[in-house]
Amino acid sequence: MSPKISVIIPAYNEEESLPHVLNELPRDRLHQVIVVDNRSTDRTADMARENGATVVYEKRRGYGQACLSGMAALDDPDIVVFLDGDYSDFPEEIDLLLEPILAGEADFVVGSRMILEESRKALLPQARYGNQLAVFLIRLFFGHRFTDLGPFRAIRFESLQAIGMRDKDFGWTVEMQIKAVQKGLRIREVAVRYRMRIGVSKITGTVSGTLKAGTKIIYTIFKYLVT
Ligand SMILES: Nc1nc2c(ncn2[C@@H]2O[C@H](COP(=O)(O)OP(=O)(O)OP(=O)(O)O)[C@@H](O)[C@H]2O)c(=O)[nH]1
Ligand SMILES: [Mg+2]
Repeated sequence: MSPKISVIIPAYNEEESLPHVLNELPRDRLHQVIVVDNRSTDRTADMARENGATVVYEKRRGYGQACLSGMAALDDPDIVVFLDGDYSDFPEEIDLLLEPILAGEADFVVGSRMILEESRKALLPQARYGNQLAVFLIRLFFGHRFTDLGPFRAIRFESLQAIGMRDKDFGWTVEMQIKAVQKGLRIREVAVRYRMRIGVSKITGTVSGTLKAGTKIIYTIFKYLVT
């Protein structure tokens, strides 16, 4: 039997980009594609439904909350893939993330945007430097060398359950990486492509989003250092 792969896409006002994301995923091989909508004011939910995704509605805002609500809708998959809805990632590269898990060599695979020059350049400078600081601190405190906190990532469902994710907003990606190290998961990074988003930024494209996300990421690293 082929492994069941479920995809979770948090999306807030991504009506323009979401159809591209959904149509470039290899849908015939996916068990579930879940879009988590936080009361978008545009046609995000319609776009998700019209393009064949399962829509989960979540009232509480937050990237992590959206991921948690998406997880609550999982139907016993073998592998879970997280992907943004803004078409910055290249959905067809999902196989790069899945391969090490399917080969039995990894439990958790992070798509890094810091390896290919073209991807690195597509990151906003604040995201690039913020991520570099975060991965430096993770290496210093937890002893694992990541190069990025990329949103496009795959994890065995059993491992995802074992790490017990809790963060409800911007600490989500860093929490998963730190807990993966602490739990001794077999971690891999693969180089993924990245491009400027379609539509309006919700996080690092705004000053307040960058400040909030940066502060929360650094806070999360210190929080897991002392717990
Ligand atoms: N459901 C939900 N999705 C969210 C929320 N905040 C952000 N997102 C989605 O999470 C993904 C990442 O947000 P982005 O706005 O792309 O943030 P970013 O990638 O840091 O910044 P950009 O450089 O603008 O792409 C996108 O698919 C957003 O629509 C939220 O509160 N709820
Ligand atoms: Mg984005």
